[in-house]
Amino acid sequence: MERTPHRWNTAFEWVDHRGPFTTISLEQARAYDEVGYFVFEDAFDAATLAELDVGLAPGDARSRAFLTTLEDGRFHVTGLDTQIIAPHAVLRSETARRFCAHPILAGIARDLIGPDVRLYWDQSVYKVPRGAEPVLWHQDNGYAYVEPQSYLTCWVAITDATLENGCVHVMPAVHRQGTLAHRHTDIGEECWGDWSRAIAVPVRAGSIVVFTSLTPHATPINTTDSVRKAYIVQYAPDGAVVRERGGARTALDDPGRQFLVVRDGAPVDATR
Ligand SMILES: O=C(O)CCC(=O)C(=O)O
Repeated sequence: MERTPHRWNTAFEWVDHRGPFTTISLEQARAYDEVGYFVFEDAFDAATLAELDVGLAPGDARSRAFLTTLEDGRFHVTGLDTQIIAPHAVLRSETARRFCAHPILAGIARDLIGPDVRLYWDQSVYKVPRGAEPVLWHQDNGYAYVEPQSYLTCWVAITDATLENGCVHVMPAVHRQGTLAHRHTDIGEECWGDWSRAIAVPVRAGSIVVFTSLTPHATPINTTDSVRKAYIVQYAPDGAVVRERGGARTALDDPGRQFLVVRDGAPVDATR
């Protein structure tokens, strides 16, 4: 597949982050700008992860139950034999809601997005043991076209993410070109990616892989006997919109799941 811009990406320019930074280091900001990702190590302790795991379990069970009603157990990128994806835990779990507004996540969002930031999307992604398919190369902005194009993805490892169980791999420096064209496949959207140039990003449980919605990434199949668990939380500037197929723009401000986590540069208490 060729590397070509998305048809709506006509005049994208990456803007470097100049700080001041409250939570990330200058080196991390530079890596985000130049390479498209960095790792924020050991952000969450075991107790926080255990509580999160409990909070995410009902959504995972619901998604799994839905997939069992389908003939082949698959629904696009999610499948009983690939990865169970459960969106919007924040709608049902106070733990997930609090987690998404955690001071570390809010701080990273403030440093990389700006003074007013909303949660855009949250989903658990549990890669099943001995999975059948990888997650293909894609940019998060290739699934739904958000404007501004660059928002923030925090990929939180609930279990260790290793080369064997399907850790994140990224394509360096491509984010600076904006959104690429993606093709629709049975197992997810796909953009250009080149495994020979990929950077593998194994991380310990509790660490965060921080990247932009424009960083092409993929995860290989889980070849182990254990589930690989991640919670993916994404943040966009207040006022961001998603472009629908016909071109209409819809605000990303659903009060139930797209609440403010940073207002006027300060973290917001997201407790209901
Ligand atoms: O966690 C994974 O295996 C991949 C998830 C992913 O790439 C995504 O949600 O955009």
